[in-house]
Amino acid sequence: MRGQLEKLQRDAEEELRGAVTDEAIQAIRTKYLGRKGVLTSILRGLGGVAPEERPAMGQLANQVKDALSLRIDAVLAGIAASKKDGKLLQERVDVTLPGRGIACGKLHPITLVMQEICGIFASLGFSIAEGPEVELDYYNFEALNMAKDHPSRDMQATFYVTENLLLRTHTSPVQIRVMEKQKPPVRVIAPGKVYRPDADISHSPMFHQIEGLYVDKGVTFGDLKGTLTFFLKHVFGDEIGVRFRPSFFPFTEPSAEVDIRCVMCSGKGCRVCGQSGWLEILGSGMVDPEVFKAVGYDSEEYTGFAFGLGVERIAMLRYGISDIRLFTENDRRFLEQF
Ligand code: 2NL
Repeated sequence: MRGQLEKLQRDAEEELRGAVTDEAIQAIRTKYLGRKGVLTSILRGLGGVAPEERPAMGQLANQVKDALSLRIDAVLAGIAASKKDGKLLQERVDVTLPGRGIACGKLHPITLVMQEICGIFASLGFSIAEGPEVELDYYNFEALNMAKDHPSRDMQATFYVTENLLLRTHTSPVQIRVMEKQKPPVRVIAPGKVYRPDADISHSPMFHQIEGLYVDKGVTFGDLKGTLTFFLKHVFGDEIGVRFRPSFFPFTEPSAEVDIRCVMCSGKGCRVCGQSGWLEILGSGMVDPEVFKAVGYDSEEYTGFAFGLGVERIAMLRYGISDIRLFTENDRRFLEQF
């Protein structure tokens, strides 16, 4: 029996050396140590062993069984450990690889131009005012001397929400609201989105406007000319030519449109300026007494000037952009250039 037990141990060891999977090893355990295994069948022969040798044989059988069982556990643990090592190796992160670059966003060209313009007027003591984009007819038209039947309303094609509610066509209503709340002196600019139902390469149904207003005792047309000339020289350079041309707006009297020398051809005449050598850049004028009446200002005591400009138009001239739709297409090849 001793020989049989020793052979069992040798055979099992030999088979273990060739086994590489958990299943193969468990099969070896079952084959040698299982209930119907080799060890069980050897021990069935214990009855034929001399009684005085039986305790020693039983002890030997237990030793063989424990040793083999430990061996099997050790081989299983070894396989588990090397599996884990392989997995860790496979999942290893190379911390020396360069990181993915973080794409840094930029400000939109319209935002850049708005910030620049607001900064120039802020340096002159103007504060920034904002108001609703969905506006009452009263603030958008009526208080600006454009009654319901006023012919100049035809010029201002408008998106209506209801009969008395509309998308503002300019930011003037913001300034009306400021004057209603605040007594002169008033120095404000009103930047923001405005809406008109046009669409082509130079008109967008939503665009940005900046209006300005300065009201106090003794404000003159000379202040208007000086302030707007200072502003235009800051945006387009000190050498830019500026001219004031008589015009008409219902909310100003007198009114002037302001032109700059064409930035494309320096005044020689080109497609951009329509051969005139000049570019229309903003509208302005002395606030009409009818507007002061609507907000409760005494036009005998106070005078003021106001102006309005289109931000897209200035951005297009500044950066040489020929189609206004580029501003809202969100093509990164366009946006990344600013
Ligand atoms: C243009 C013309 C202008 C104003 C806007 C204004 C505002 C108040 C009172 C009087 Cl509260 N006037 N704004 C004045 C003259 C012209 O804009 O062509 N904008 C692009």
